[in-house]
Amino acid sequence: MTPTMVHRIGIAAPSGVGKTTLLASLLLDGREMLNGQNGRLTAENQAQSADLSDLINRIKGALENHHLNLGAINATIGVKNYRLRLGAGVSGPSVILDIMDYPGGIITGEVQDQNSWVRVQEHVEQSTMLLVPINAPALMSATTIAERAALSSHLAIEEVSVMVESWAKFRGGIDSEPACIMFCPIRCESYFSDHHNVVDESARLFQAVSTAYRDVWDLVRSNAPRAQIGYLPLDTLGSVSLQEARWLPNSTTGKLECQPTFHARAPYKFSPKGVRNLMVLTAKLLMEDTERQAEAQESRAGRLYREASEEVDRDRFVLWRWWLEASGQMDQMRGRAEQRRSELVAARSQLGTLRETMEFLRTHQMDSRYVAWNERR
Ligand SMILES: Nc1nc2c(ncn2[C@@H]2O[C@H](COP(=O)(O)OP(=O)(O)O)[C@@H](O)[C@H]2O)c(=O)[nH]1
Ligand SMILES: [Mg+2]
Repeated sequence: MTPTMVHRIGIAAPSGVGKTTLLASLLLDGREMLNGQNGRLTAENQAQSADLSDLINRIKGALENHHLNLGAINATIGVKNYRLRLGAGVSGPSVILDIMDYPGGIITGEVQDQNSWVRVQEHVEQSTMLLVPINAPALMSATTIAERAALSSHLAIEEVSVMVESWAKFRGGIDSEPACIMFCPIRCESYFSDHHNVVDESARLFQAVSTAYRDVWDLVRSNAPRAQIGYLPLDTLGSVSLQEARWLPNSTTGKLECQPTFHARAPYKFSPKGVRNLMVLTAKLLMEDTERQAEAQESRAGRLYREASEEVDRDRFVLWRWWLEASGQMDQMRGRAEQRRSELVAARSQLGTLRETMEFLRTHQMDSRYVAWNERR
């Protein structure tokens, strides 16, 4: 069997924005999308599967019981590589989506851990897709001069810029791989009319993001000009409304920060919105890259098979051929050719079945929340 392909997805955001919840919603929504299809999205190993199930249970429980002390989600401790397997069929070929989650304090300095910091940086550089989750309630609610002055620090814009810059420089230097960055405002339940809100504040949200993240956007354009840039506002929870977004001093640092409160509302279900687009975008990106890798594997397997068969069929003196047969070496050559042939068949089937699953995801409609953002606005 050909090796499984790995695609890395990086996340650049400080603590409390919603990285971990985003991961849970990606798994939940991705699985739902593949319902009834010949494809599966699962955690790669038992511990991670249990971890993510626990997270999903807690979120569901909190929403169903209208108990939104959202401390239901524990702050992330330590760096974790979540490996989600996107596969065809039950045991068919698959692609691993390797997403790194980490305590946001690693990038803002509250958590002092050099090794973890290096791991996070390396993962980000190697990611084909970089997600930049943005704290939408903070951005939308900063009105007083003091709040606006505290906003950049609260959003950790400088820290995020540093990560985006190193991603863009790295991606810009590799022409053969696709690159995509998504600016994702999170906790957007109260800004879109698709949630039965009376006021549609989506345009104001886009304007606020494009003003606050203009320099970050510029970094991508100048360092990775071919990268796809997108804007994708997300509700990773759904079924909640913003009650109030108050700016209060943090009890330990004293810095002003936005502390929003939400209340649960019907249908009281964990129902992410917009997250599906991430699966579609991932599939589009993977399709390009996977095809390239799988074709390379297939052509390598084909070449090895040809070489092995030529070795068997090559013209030889009769006596030499007789000796090869008698000593068993000819059988070994035939064995090698047979082995190469089965590798070729496996490589072809890998390409075929993966194409099916990816094609289904790729052709899914993006919803109206997604904005292609390669041009300045
Ligand atoms: N209203 C709302 N709250 C969210 C959303 N995503 C995350 N949260 C809440 O934001 C808080 C921080 O989320 P978490 O995923 O732990 O953030 P992380 O520190 O970046 O991993 C939690 O209380 C979540 O329940 C969302 O889409 N909407
Ligand atoms: Mg977390």
